[in-house]
Amino acid sequence: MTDTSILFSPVRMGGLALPNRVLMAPLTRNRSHADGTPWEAAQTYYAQRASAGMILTEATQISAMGKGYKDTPGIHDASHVAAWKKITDAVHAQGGRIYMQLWHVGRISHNSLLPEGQTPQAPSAVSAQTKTFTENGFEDCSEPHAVTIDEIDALIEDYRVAAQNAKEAGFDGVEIHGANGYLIDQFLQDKTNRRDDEYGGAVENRMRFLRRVIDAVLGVWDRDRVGIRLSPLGQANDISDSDPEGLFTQVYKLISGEQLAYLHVVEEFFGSDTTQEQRDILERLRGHFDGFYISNGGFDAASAADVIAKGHADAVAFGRDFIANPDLPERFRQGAALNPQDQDTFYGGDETGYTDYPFLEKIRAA
Ligand code: 8OZ
Repeated sequence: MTDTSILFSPVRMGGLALPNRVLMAPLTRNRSHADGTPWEAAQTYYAQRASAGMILTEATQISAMGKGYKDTPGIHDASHVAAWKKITDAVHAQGGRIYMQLWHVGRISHNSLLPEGQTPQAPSAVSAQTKTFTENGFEDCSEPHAVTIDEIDALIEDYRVAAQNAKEAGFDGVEIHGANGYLIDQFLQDKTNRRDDEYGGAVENRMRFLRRVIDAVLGVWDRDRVGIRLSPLGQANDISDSDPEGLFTQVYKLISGEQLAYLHVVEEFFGSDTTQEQRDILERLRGHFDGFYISNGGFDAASAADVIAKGHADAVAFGRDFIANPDLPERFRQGAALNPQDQDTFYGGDETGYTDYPFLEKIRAA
């Protein structure tokens, strides 16, 4: 068996001491109440996974206009804060650490999910050639409108308030969701950003929205409690750029200069293997970032230990394995078998496939 002990060497990540390098990735589960309040079973679900080096919450919308799928949670209302506080308390009671992922979907949405049936917000009025999940099942994304400067200012304020709400809800920090073709990514990449004002055109301009989001969040949190997630190679949600390496070189340098708690990168996407050419790009980009780096996508214990040992990453975030194995770090430590995953219960449903995956016998007995 490969030596995976490096996964269990404690490490400092920004303002937090992590007991291990096996992190829980953000995982959309579509089980919140319709108003965005997380449901009660989320307390058990997250507390069961408290042995993660750190938990990242599922993506959580900063505003009602930031919602893009049925039954995702929010952090823009007092009822959301109160429900999340019970979740952070439950995780902390089990000795865990938990960051909230702050999300705005931008154009990846549908009018039926938005207040008064409004059209989705985006940098430019370019429809996403993809589907989202609404009350009526999978539907084409609605045509978005290009946000005005006043709307941009209001969005930045929404990020600040959401960051403040996350603090009041007892989180250990926040992760800015800049990945997977959602709003921040839509500003960065030129397929979706066609603006000709100070938020579009040159890379410096396309990074302006992200820079303002970071500034707003740093008005609430110390920089060692703020991370960011990016997906420089991602084409999910109909995103792309004419020069991804050039663009993300600048973005990595920006993040590096901000001295945030970490940079979290989606390096591989479910269902498609990362090519050698893409690995080379990820490695070159990595050279532009000086700080705590989290890899994500398609890892097992051995390959995670390997990327950490060779200095590419400081920690690895696991998604689907953490859905199916609440005690994933202990299973990796023992080299134990993993529970089979039930994909039919990943998105939406009840406690089945949520809080009922078994722990290792030994842990359950303890
Ligand atoms: C799966 C389904 C819906 C949303 C992401 C927040 O890709 C998501 C997401 C994933 O970042």
